[in-house]
Amino acid sequence: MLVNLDEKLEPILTDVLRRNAGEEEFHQAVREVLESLGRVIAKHPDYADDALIERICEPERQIIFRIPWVDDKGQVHINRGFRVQFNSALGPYKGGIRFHPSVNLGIIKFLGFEQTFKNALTGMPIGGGKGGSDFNPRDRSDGEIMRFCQSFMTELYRHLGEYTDVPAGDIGVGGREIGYLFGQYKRITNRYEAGVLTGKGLVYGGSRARREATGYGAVYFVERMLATIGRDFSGKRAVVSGSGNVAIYTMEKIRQFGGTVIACSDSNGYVIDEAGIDLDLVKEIKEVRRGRIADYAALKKGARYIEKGSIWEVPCDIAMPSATQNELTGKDAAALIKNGVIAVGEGANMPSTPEAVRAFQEAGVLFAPGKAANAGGVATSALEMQQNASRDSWTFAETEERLAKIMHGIHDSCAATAEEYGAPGNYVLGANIAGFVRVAEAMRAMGVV
Ligand code: NDP
Ligand code: 2IT
Repeated sequence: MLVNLDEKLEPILTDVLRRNAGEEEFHQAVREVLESLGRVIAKHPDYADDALIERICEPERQIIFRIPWVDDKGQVHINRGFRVQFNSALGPYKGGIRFHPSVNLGIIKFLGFEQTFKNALTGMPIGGGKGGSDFNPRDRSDGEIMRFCQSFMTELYRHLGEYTDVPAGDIGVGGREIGYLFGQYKRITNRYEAGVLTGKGLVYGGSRARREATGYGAVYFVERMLATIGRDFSGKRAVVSGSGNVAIYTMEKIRQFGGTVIACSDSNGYVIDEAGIDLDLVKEIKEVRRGRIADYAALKKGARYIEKGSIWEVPCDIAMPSATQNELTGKDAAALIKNGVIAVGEGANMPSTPEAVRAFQEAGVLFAPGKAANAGGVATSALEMQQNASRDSWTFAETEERLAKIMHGIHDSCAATAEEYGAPGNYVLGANIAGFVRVAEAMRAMGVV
């Protein structure tokens, strides 16, 4: 469907669809950005010169590799590894690594494409990239995870470097995996190159507040967005999907801001706790035991576990999808709107389908797209790189203060850009245009490369 597309942009999208057949998530991400760019081309036609937009839609480099590893029973497995180095106009490629059975090239490309604009929005010197594997870490032992990470890095190390490409975590990759990846990189290269990975442990070069940064940052963004209509989190009911890194620290910050989170989930189902989700219990189940969210209802009096159905049916004022792409459909959006939702902030990458986004916008619901709202994670990764480069280590308070300032800055620049381009309150348009302009300016300055 080629709706809302400028006539100069339509052939670009057609070409992207043709050359990247079957990569649905990538198509979806590109289409959304191109839909926003019509207004830019109308104002500044020169941005369409020299195939600039075509170049932005084509990754600079795509690496696909074999990952052989041995399980605890001695059986050999093969997984597929990816690293898509999307755009280095603003700095070294930067973006997470995802371990999940659903990973394929199209998913990594959509994530790398979005990352390029997200990283531009932070205003920091980082380009865009993403990587991962179709490896399923569920129920794997520590030893299996370690050997898998070592095998992954044994191939990937040659493409990385603090000035080249700097991975971090994403779904299925947290502090434990970053430790194993860093250990193997150090061993192979014989270099203690702290700035080659972010999300590291505090004792070996990590940054305080990186673990909390994506969730905290998303809530800072939504708080700022609510303020534009004279509202805040205080006394509000919130629903947060997922129960991983982003979801946990989203819930923590909502509580600090006076809101009550009444539901969260994992890929099997969701829990409702009208008394407010007990975060210590979620952390114990998810971070320590690596268990399932169903365990929450078994351990907490008054909580209910629901295996079938959608978490978005739970009535709330604020919804923060923080699990995965396309987890919130048009039908879910209709349910949220019917129940009076006032704001939606995406902690995950592209969690709302295009139909859902359109429904929120038409209903006048404040909507914060992931590439703006969840940029606090990668921004704090850039702060980690900064600390590594200066061999420094900041306090939690100082790092969080910088994060809050960055998120407010991203919010304000998306809002101002939306206004400048005649669509006040449209954060999707604001984020896409503000991110694009920064990348495009840098690319233009560097000529055809
Ligand atoms: P985690 O692996 O820590 O947690 C992921 C959570 O989402 C788990 O609860 C998981 O449930 C759930 N989930 C994953 N896949 C699905 C699925 N197909 N259907 C339903 N639920 C699912 O990952 P993160 O919290 O780090 O990442 C969550 C989202 O945030 C992703 O979209 C990621 O790209 C994005 N993001 C992450 C950043 C970071 O710094 N970590 C930064 C910016 C964005 P289960 O355990 O059952 O699989
Ligand atoms: O999607 C994302 O922004 C991340 N997974 C974090 C990337 C990073 O480099 O910190």
